[in-house]
Amino acid sequence: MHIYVATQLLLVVLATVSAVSAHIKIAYPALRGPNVAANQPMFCGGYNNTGTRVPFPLSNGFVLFLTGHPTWTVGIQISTAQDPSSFTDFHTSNGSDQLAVPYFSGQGPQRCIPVNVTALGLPGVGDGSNVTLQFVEDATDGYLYQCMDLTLSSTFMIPSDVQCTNITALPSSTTSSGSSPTSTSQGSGTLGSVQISAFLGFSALVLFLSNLL
Ligand SMILES: [Cu+2]
Repeated sequence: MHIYVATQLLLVVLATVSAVSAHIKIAYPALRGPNVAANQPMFCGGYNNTGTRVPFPLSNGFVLFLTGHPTWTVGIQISTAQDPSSFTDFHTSNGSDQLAVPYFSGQGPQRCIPVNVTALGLPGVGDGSNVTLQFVEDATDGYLYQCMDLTLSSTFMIPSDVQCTNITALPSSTTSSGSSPTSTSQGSGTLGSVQISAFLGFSALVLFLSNLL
């Protein structure tokens, strides 16, 4: 009986761990504060006030994200408020999300998303401006958020050891909520070699990135 209970408990713990680790991780640029997986469903991942701003390219930036969700829909909001502390600070004057990257769907454990702030044409935003990005994932387990407090620079170069691979081609228009990502068929009970190698690749990538950060 004790063994049975312990096994059940272990299964619950394992399920909880895998559910948490299946969230998102922003590998670049730096986050507003340390990533707390349990707080990702909250505004800015649980951080209501601006953190230390980091330099970010005015035109040729990117956000590198990792996720354990096989398929996902993501987008990146942008705020020009000096201390963005609520979702409203990431809205346009008409109340919709102010987007640096329109929502789009994809799949896979890693994606590098180009961010060109200049191309957005935001009034008064240029070299030296402070902006905050709020990364949003519409995940199977709810909306998840992470924030990056930035100072734009026309001369800053992203360090070459931050690898921007698996670059997404940005959609020309916002993805409608009606189009769901195509789901790959899942075998029942067995892991295909593709899934295993994807998992191993993801683990190696996480190890690689955690050494970088
Ligand atoms: Cu998750």
